[in-house]
Formats: sequence, C-alpha cells, structure tokens
Amino acid sequence: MAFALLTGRFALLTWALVSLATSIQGETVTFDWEIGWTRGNPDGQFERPVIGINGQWPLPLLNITKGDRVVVNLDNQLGNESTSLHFHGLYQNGTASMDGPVGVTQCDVPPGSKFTLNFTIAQPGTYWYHSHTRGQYPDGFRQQFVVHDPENPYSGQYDEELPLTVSDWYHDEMPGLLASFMSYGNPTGAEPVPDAALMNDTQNLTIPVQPGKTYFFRLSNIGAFASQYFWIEGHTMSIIEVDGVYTEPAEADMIYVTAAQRYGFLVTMKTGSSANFAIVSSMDTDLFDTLPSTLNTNVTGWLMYDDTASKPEPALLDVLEPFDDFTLKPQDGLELYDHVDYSINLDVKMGNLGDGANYAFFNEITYTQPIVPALYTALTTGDNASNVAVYGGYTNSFVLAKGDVVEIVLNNDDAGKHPFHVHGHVFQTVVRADDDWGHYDSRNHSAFPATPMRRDTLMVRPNSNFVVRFVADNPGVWFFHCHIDWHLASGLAATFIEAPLELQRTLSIPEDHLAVCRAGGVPISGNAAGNTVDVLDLTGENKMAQPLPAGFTARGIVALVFSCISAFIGMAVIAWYGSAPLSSAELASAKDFIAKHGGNTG
Ligand SMILES: *[C@@H]1O[C@H](CO)[C@@H](O)[C@H](O)[C@H]1NC(C)=O
Ligand SMILES: *[C@@H]1O[C@H](CO)[C@@H](O)[C@H](O)[C@H]1NC(C)=O
Ligand SMILES: *[C@@H]1O[C@H](CO)[C@@H](O)[C@H](O)[C@H]1NC(C)=O
Ligand SMILES: *[C@@H]1O[C@H](CO)[C@@H](O)[C@H](O)[C@H]1NC(C)=O
Ligand SMILES: *[C@@H]1O[C@H](CO)[C@@H](O)[C@H](O)[C@H]1NC(C)=O
Ligand SMILES: *[C@@H]1O[C@H](CO)[C@@H](O)[C@H](O)[C@H]1NC(C)=O
Ligand SMILES: *[C@@H]1O[C@H](CO)[C@@H](O)[C@H](O)[C@H]1NC(C)=O
Ligand SMILES: *[C@@H]1O[C@H](CO)[C@@H](O)[C@H](O)[C@H]1NC(C)=O
Ligand SMILES: *[C@@H]1O[C@H](CO)[C@@H](O)[C@H](O)[C@H]1NC(C)=O
Ligand SMILES: [Cu+2]
Repeated sequence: MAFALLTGRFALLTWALVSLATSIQGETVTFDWEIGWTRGNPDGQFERPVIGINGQWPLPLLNITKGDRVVVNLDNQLGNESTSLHFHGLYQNGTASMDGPVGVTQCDVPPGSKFTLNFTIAQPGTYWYHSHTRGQYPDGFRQQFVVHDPENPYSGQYDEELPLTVSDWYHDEMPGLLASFMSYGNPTGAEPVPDAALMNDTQNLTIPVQPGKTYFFRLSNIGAFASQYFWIEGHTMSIIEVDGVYTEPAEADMIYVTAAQRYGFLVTMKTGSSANFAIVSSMDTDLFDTLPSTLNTNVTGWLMYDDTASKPEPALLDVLEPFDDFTLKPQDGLELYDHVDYSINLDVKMGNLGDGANYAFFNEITYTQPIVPALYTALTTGDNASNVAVYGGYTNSFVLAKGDVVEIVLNNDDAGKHPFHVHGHVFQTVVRADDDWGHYDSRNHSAFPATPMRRDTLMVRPNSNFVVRFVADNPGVWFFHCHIDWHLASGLAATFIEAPLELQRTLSIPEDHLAVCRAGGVPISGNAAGNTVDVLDLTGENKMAQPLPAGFTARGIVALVFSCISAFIGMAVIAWYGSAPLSSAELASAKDFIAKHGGNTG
C-alpha cells in the first residue's frame, strides 16, 4: 500500500519533470531565408524594388511559441548590398552574438555570404524583425513576429488574434535618400518625408469580424520615421501588453505608436451591428519638414461586420488625444528599482560637422561605427575589456557591472521627438517630462511611479527629458539608439558593454559569424581600431567628421559650402542660406578653415 503510493508519487514526479523539460526545451523552428530583391507596390501608387525573403514580399509573419529555438539560415542574395537581421525586443540572454546590429555584435553579411542565427525565445509578446544594416530596413526588410504564450494570463478573455502592422513608406530607395539626407545639401537635417502610410503593408485593409467576439490585436509600428496615431471608430481598446510586457488592462480610444513600439490590446465587437467601422492610422507630421499636397498622411482599414455593407470614410478629427503610455502598469507588479548603482547621462543634440552635413550627438559625440564590432572587442581584449577606452572615442560606450541597477537620464536638447530603443532589455520608465521641460533635475520632477511601465522603446518629448532604469542582468553588448532610422544614420546611438569579463567566459562566436567578417575584410579582434598589441592605442579608429572650427557657426560653414558649390554649379539654391550674410568673424574663421583643410569638406 505504502509502496504503491510511493511509486505512484514517483511516477507523477517523473512525469512532471519530463513535461517541464519539454516545455523549457521547446521545439526548433528553422527558417531558410534567401534575402533578395523583388518588387512591391503596397500603396498602389508606385512599384519599386523591395527586399524580399525567398522571393516574397510582404515578408512572412512569424508566430513562434515561447520556449522554442529559432534557427534562421540567412543567405544574402541581394548581390549589391550587405545585410543583417535583428529580432527586435528579444533579450538574447546568453546569445548576445545573435542580436544583429552591425558593428555592435557582428559584421555586415556581404552579398553571397551566409549567416546563421540560433537562439531560444523565453519571452512572450509582440515583436518585429528587421535588418540592422545602416538604413536598410525601410526598403522592405522588416516584419512583425509574435511569440505565442501558452500561459498568457489574458488567454481566456479573447477569441482570436489579429496581427497588424502600421508603417510609413517611401517610393525612393534608402541608399539614395540617405546620401542626400547626410550631405551638405541638407544642412538642417530635414528627414525625407514619406510618400504614404501603410496598414499591414497595404491600404484599405478589410478585417472580417464577428459580432460579440473579442479580438487580441497585436500592433507593431515597423516604419522608419513617423509615429502613428491609431484608433478604431466606435470601439475601445483595452491595452494588455506593451513591447512584450503584459500590463494591467487600460482603456484607450486612441494610441500613439512610435517607430518600433508595439501594443497588444483587446477589442470586443458590438452585438447586433451590421455596419462596418473604420480603423485609422494617422502619421504624426510634427517632424515632417514639408507636407506635400499630394500626400495622404492617413491609412484606413475596416472592421467588416458585413461585407455587403458600405465602408464609411473616417471622420476627420481636429484634435488627436492619444492615451498616455506612461500611465501603464506592468501586470507582474514589478516595483520601481529604488536605488541606482550607475547613472548614465546622455544629452541629445543635432548639429553640423565640418563636412556641412547634419549629425545627431549624445554628449557631443556622434556614434561612428568602430572597425571591430564592439562585442568582438569585449571578447578579445582580456581584462582591458572592462576599460571603456578600448571601445574607442566615438561609440558612446559605457561598461556596466553585472547586477547593477543602471539609470539613463536622457536630456533632449532638440526640438524633435525621439523614440529610444534599448537592445537586450526592457527599461522601467521612471520619468517622462512634458514638452519644453528642459533637463532632468533630480530635485524637481514628477513623482516616480511605484510600479513603472516597462518597455523597450520610449519617446522623449521636444526639449525635455526621460529617466529609465534596468538591471544589468544580461551579459552582452547592447545598442541604445533612436529608432528613427534617419537619426540612427546620423549617429544617435550608444553602446552598453554589460559584464564583459563574464562574456569572455561564457560566449563563443560561431565560425560562420567570423567568416562573414573575413569575407568583408573586417578584423575580428582587438580594440575599436583593430589594434591587438596595445589595446589602449586607438590609432586608426573610425572617427566622426571634424567639428566646425572654434568661433564658427554651423550656418557659416553651410553658407560657405554652398558658396563653394555655387562656384561650380552656380545654382540659385544658395539664395536660401546665402541670404543671411556672414559676419566678418564667420568669414575670417571660414577662410582659416579652408586654409587648414584645403576646402575639402566632403
Ligand atoms: C485605398 O483607397 C483609396 C480611396 O479609394 C485610394 O485612393 C487608394 O489608392 C487605395 N489604396 C490602395 C493600395 O489600393
Ligand atoms: C541594388 O539593386 C537593387 C535592385 O536592382 C536596386 O533597387 C538598389 O538600389 C541597389 N542598391 C544599391 C546600393 O545600388
Ligand atoms: C543551435 O544551438 C544549439 C545550442 O548551442 C546547438 O545545439 C545547435 O546545434 C545549434 N543549431 C544550429 C543549426 O547551429
Ligand atoms: C500563433 O499561434 C498560436 C498557436 O497556434 C495561435 O493560437 C495564435 O492565434 C497565433 N497568433 C497569430 C498572431 O497568428
Ligand atoms: C496582416 O498581415 C499578416 C502577414 O501577411 C497576416 O498574417 C495577418 O493576418 C494580417 N492581419 C490582418 C488583420 O489582416
Ligand atoms: C488625416 O486624419 C486626421 C485626423 O482625422 C485629419 O486631421 C487629417 O485631415 C487627415 N488627413 C488627410 C489627408 O485626410
Ligand atoms: C521645476 O521645473 C519646471 C520645468 O523646468 C519649472 O517650470 C519649475 O519652475 C521648476 N520648479 C522648481 C520648484 O524649481
Ligand atoms: C538572463 O538570464 C539570467 C539567468 O537566468 C537571469 O537572471 C536574468 O534575469 C536574465 N535577463 C534577462 C534580461 O532576461
Ligand atoms: C591592458 O592593455 C595594456 C596596454 O596594451 C597592457 O599593457 C596590459 O597588459 C593590458 N592588461 C591586461 C590585463 O590585459
Ligand atoms: Cu530620433
């Protein structure tokens, strides 16, 4: 009797252990992806080349179950461009080498090369994947992926999932747009204005729905630039997830989704309705330099209760009042980290360098990709990997100690909004000040929330600040950057080197990752300059363009460069900047600058 009970218990225990093991190990999902050019015309206005996967665009939406291993065999068949792949929002805990950003955790994958990503996913939620090669994803290499959660705390509260993306869209291709964006021809750094807004990579999307049912929308902004106001006429959204973090349910009539942010929300259909309802996504045009009269900044879709009924045009709203995401509370109730071990201060600025182009700066430094990817530097510089100097002078690097509570105080000295994204973590959002508040003042700020929202992408308001905190519990090299792709290209980025000595003991780089470096002629060891002998000698590192000479204004150099060009091409475009004459001091230092630099500002 006693014996039978015992074996019974033992069997139960064995069964429990086995099922635990299978749910932790999960399955392996393998994707063989040939990355190549195909064509797309998502707004119906203009067909253009787009980056496809296995000849397909829009790209495949992935639905992976929590605990599964993902293997992506990437084969770059673009022919004329390098590429890379980042799974946005994943912690990549223990697999920092699989994160994707070029120059940070890996080399660019040259045309003709193959590269394998291999990692497990421990987090549920709504995410997206995209190229992390300079300025590339807006050419089409981006799509949503969701991580299905068998233990979703809200699973009993909805009937079906509806994955949905919004984005801006350009007719011109990124290489050309980037070249003109980062040039003396664009001294103010005006970002290219999108040509259209898309919903699920199309327009006029119809979503069949059934009365009384509740749908779990998973919404991602996979765009390059524009934030989106999103609402569904006649329906309320109940937010239950942001950026992969479950929240306490919060009612919203309209949400504001910056590039790279995601929201999961429940919407219950009306009963007894046979009308259809507009779903609207409206690009925030605050940062648009111009508003062409031909541009429709909105995209509409419909909840289709009845496909024989009409699709009503959405009402035009004068005031857009979105839900304030700062008020969200995480469902797990994780409290504020109330002490800080290490505080990082980042002051954001935009401005011109001596080549006349407009750059973005953290603390006066514009991020410039190092010769050796920072992760490889961390792994190959011995104990010096803890010395921030080895990562170079132009990468805005910070070394984080294991377990520290890290705080980022970000002061935005720019008049634009910027959505900042951290890799490898979500952060607690401790303060987000109103427009024009100025710098963070530790003696004068809004009360810290007791259980702050956590997410991986947070917008800072114009001339204002935010404060975020996270625990350095994920050894790796993690990029922190503005997710407006134009601003990343202009250098609005920093690098967090988290527990580098532990990384040296635990991480090894797969041979195929090193092979793409060799194929691209990129050194894989040593400091940021590739120096392996004296790792404190940064001679030869990549540097930002020369600053403007002292006593010389950006406007001055811009006018000067324009005059030089005008001498060659004699164009009237100069009139704009040239109309305000240079002061004699500006002129003198401009002459001095030319004398020193031989007029070579390109
Ligand atoms: C969506 O409908 C609008 C209005 O009829 C039309 O102007 C637009 O071209 C359509 N978009 C697509 C992709 O068909
Ligand atoms: C590469 O080729 C594609 C397809 O022809 C083209 O659209 C794209 O602009 C090219 N990229 C570069 C950098 O030239
Ligand atoms: C992926 O990584 C796991 C764990 O390191 C390893 O066992 C497996 O062989 C790898 N798969 C591929 C395709 O590289
Ligand atoms: C993902 O797969 C799960 C399990 O099969 C399913 O319940 C869920 O609806 C799917 N989600 C999406 C967005 O396709
Ligand atoms: C959006 O597009 C994805 C990928 O094609 C598709 O799986 C999904 O069902 C679409 N969502 C809706 C609401 O139609
Ligand atoms: C887009 O929608 C907003 C909000 O309803 C409205 O103010 C604006 O006029 C719309 N733009 C166009 C081009 O219809
Ligand atoms: C706190 O900061 C705000 C915004 O900068 C300012 O308007 C206010 O006067 C400050 N209050 C105190 C007590 O310094
Ligand atoms: C990474 O894994 C370690 C060990 O399991 C855990 O303590 C830590 O919280 C994880 N970090 C993240 C960001 O998931
Ligand atoms: C750190 O680098 C310096 C300069 O190259 C070197 O002299 C020193 O031995 C290095 N220290 C370690 C622990 O590797
Ligand atoms: Cu930005």
